[in-house]
Amino acid sequence: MFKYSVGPWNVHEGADAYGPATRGSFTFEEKIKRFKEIGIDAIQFHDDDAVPNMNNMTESQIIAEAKDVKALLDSYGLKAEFVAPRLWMDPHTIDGGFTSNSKEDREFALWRAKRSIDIANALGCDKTVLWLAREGTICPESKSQVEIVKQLVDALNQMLEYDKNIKVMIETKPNEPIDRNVCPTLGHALAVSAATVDPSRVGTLLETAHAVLAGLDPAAEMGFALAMGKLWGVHLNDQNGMKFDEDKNFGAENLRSAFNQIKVLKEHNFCANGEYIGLDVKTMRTQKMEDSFRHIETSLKVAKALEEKVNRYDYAFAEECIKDRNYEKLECYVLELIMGLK
Ligand code: XLS
Ligand code: MG
Repeated sequence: MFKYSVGPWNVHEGADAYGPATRGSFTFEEKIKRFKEIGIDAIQFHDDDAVPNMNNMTESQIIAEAKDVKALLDSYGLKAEFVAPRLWMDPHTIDGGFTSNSKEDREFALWRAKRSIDIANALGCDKTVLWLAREGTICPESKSQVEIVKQLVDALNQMLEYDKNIKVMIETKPNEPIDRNVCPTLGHALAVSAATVDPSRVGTLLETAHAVLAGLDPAAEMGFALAMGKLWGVHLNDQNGMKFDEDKNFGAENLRSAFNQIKVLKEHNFCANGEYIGLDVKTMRTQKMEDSFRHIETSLKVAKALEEKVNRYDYAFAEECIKDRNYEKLECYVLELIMGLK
């Protein structure tokens, strides 16, 4: 049985790199109340989603405020899935966090990473996510391609030493906002995991759009991590080609790809060990405020509809086609199933 999660950033005011906000804001509580009504089970967090002014707070103040958020989640019957350090907005992360050329900035990034772990503990979850937004280079000669990988492994080691229970999910993306990411694909993340002091606590979160941006197939990427026992999170969405990260509705561009993502997750009992099917979808800039949760409902509807298609998938028929090496026949069946003709 799949359980679903979203993050508060999935509902936003519509500003983008080329234009201002087009609608008003919802409070955090208004968002999670609607998420619960829509059928969401858990909330994804950045550290400062839970504790907005954390930079100006002591570690104990941060934990105390996070505990208030836990009480709020409890009142709505919601769980926390993960807490991710936001290492791309603060002035200390202009040149990256863990891989910044500034020692002070690298220390800031580690401070935020450790506070994210404190907040995760206070929210009752044992996972953090590293989306390495600005880790890498915009000018190749500005950093050593070898040193930044070692800095990433060192940061992970410090996080693993700081808390003996935390599990880290590396959410890879090949670019944007950074030009050349230090850890661009899920395969790189698995290599980084193996290089840490405790690989059993470093896994991956695969985002549909991020795989597409790397020219890779999302379902195949999920399968690769599942084969290694290292797929601990997903962000389902969609992407129209290799351009800026669009965080489109799940299935909006490629329903067959979406079908195969749900199929591989279902066939390998994803969610059976406490994982969540995460959505990472953004409201269209054109959407009016009073209707700015529709994309969450749409993406959830598509995921559940595709789950129903997988439940109806005729594995015996597929086996016959495979035995006969008649993949045209199999492909026709899959397309008919997806189109509702079967
Ligand atoms: C980017 C990431 C980021 C999350 C994790 O796609 O999902 O938005 O919030 O930091
Ligand atoms: Mg994401």
